[in-house]
Amino acid sequence: MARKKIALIGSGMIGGTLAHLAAKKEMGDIVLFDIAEGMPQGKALDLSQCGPIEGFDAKITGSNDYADIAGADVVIVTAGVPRKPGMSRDDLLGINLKVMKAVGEGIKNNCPDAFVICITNPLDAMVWALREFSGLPHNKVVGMAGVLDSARFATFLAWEFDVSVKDVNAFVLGGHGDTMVPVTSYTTINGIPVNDFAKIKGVSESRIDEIVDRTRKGGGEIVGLLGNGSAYYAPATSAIAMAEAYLGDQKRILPCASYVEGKYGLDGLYVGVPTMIGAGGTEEVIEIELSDEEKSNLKVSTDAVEELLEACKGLDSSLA
Ligand code: A3D
Repeated sequence: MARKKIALIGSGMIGGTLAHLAAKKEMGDIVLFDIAEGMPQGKALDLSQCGPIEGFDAKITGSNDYADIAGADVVIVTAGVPRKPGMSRDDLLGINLKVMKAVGEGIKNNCPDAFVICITNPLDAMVWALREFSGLPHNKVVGMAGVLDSARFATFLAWEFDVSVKDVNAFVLGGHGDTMVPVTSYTTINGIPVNDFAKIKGVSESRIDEIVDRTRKGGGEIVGLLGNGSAYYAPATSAIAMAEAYLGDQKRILPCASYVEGKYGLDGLYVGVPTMIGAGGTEEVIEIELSDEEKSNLKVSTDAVEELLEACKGLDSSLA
């Protein structure tokens, strides 16, 4: 059986980390694509030389030519620019929208059967635009944000309670911005609802609120500390989990920016919702019961996403 082909569009900080993880896991052969000349080729060479040490056979190549992504099974898109300190994700809209247009056309012309995972920010708007530009079916184009945001929430809760991260099942819905919705009612410590666990451990409600707030601002905290660029290890790890769910037909239920038609009272936009990923791509959006407060928080978050879609349509008339 031929090996799978993974195309990484954007070979910067996340792209390079994705290539390393995908190679170590032998997910398939890897093409690092970027507009920067020499850079993806250099990273591919460097990463290939990890092979003898780590014992992987994955072929890693670098390219500036979309023809080299032909026939890719999975495409992970990080092309564009990341935030600098003081910038919001939305400040990236104008530049990254143009990038999505070029990337969408590259995918359409070379690997229209791929499962495409978008990471470029502002995530919910960029995955929508990438889908529009590529013309792929909605179930084959998805955004990565919820897996990362939920992992951030889980990390902070595990630290607070001094328990293993393996036992924390945290859940974040909505758009990938400061209005995202960490859903405490579906967050458990190995099945024990987080608010009950907090009572057992003597952790106050206001402390849980602080953790929710830190989760919402988790990306900005890292941007501020790095001083140049944004998080890349955990974003790459999150997208790899989604790619594995697709390639292995795992039917995992992961919070993803998926296309929502009807559920949650939403229609025609991408936003973070629990999603089953298997060989059919995003096979199902799962609609869960939310409290009134969670519903109104989700509304604030989706309104913010809708505003960004309007801004995209204003910037590129082909999207209107
Ligand atoms: P960076 O290291 O700058 O890599 C981006 C790469 O994209 C660079 O190598 C550029 O040369 C390349 N590029 C620019 N334009 C094009 C183009 N037209 N075609 C192909 N390649 C191009 O950034 P990064 O890897 O740190 O971050 C990439 C994106 O992910 C940014 O938009 C971040 O904001 C975003 N991001 C999202 C999350 C989410 O959770 C959604 C988390 C972290 C970062």
